[in-house]
Amino acid sequence: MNNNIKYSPIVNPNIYNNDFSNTTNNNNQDYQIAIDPQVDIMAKYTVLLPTYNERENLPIIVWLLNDTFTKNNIDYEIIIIDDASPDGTLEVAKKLQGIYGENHIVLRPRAGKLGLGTAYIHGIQSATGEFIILMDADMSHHPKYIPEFIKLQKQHNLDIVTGTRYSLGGGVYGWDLRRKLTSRGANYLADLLLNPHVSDLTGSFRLYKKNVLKKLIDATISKGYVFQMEMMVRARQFNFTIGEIPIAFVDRVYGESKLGTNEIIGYIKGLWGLFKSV
Ligand SMILES: Nc1nc2c(ncn2[C@@H]2O[C@H](COP(=O)(O)OP(=O)(O)OP(=O)(O)O)[C@@H](O)[C@H]2O)c(=O)[nH]1
Ligand SMILES: [Mg+2]
Repeated sequence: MNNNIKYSPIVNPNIYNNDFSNTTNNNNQDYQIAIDPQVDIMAKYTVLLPTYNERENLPIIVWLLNDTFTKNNIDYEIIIIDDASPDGTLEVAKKLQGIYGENHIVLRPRAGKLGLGTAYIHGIQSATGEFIILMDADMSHHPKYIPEFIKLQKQHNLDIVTGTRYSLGGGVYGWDLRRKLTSRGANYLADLLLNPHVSDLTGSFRLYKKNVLKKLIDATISKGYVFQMEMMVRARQFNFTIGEIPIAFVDRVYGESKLGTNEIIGYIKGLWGLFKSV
């Protein structure tokens, strides 16, 4: 382990309970929370949404994202990176583009299933927002948390805000014991070997400053499931500031889980490689 790595503290999200005077109050606006209107009011947020066989989930997640951003007066675009899903996800995405507009739904399909890591690299090239949100399209990550991510980021000018299932009251719902143990074990092992001081290392619901994400993607070697964890390890190496927001993670709404033995072995190999190289 390199002794030059400095750890910046995780900002405690419990201190984000500020009262911004200009915030409108409307009981119908479920996901509206106080975002300081004085700060960065023109900021645009790009959601990178990789999809593989998410035909049923995509319209729900896009509806919720549009609802959340609109109610909070936040400018946004959703970049959908579909890898030739055999279930016709791209056709659904095209229809959504017709409904929400080309300024809000951007399609960046690829010809085959090339994996999540490269999907982000591909998507970020078209991003016009100053901030990038990574999330899954399978409804495991609820858009209602995004205003909380944004607020915490603004308050401390953080480089990264990550959702956490494993601290501050976050949780996991709908997974069987095997899946829970796998996820916990993956986090525990990474924390033990690499010590990056992030409570949810394998999660993928995160907000980044665009330049920070670009730098991390350039520095990150692994693909597959170890990718998200390596991003946090690299973030600590670069001394980026990281805040955490507790999230309730639910199992995918539609579709089959793709986590198998190969992914687990790949993760352990990747983790070991990182341990030896960092
Ligand atoms: N473009 C692209 N998207 C992918 C690929 N693999 C997964 N995805 C998407 O990436 C997100 C996360 O993948 P998931 O399959 O949900 O991974 P997971 O959450 O670990 O596992 P399950 O939800 O149990 O299947 C989802 O939106 C997927 O549709 C891929 O190879 N290419
Ligand atoms: Mg999933």
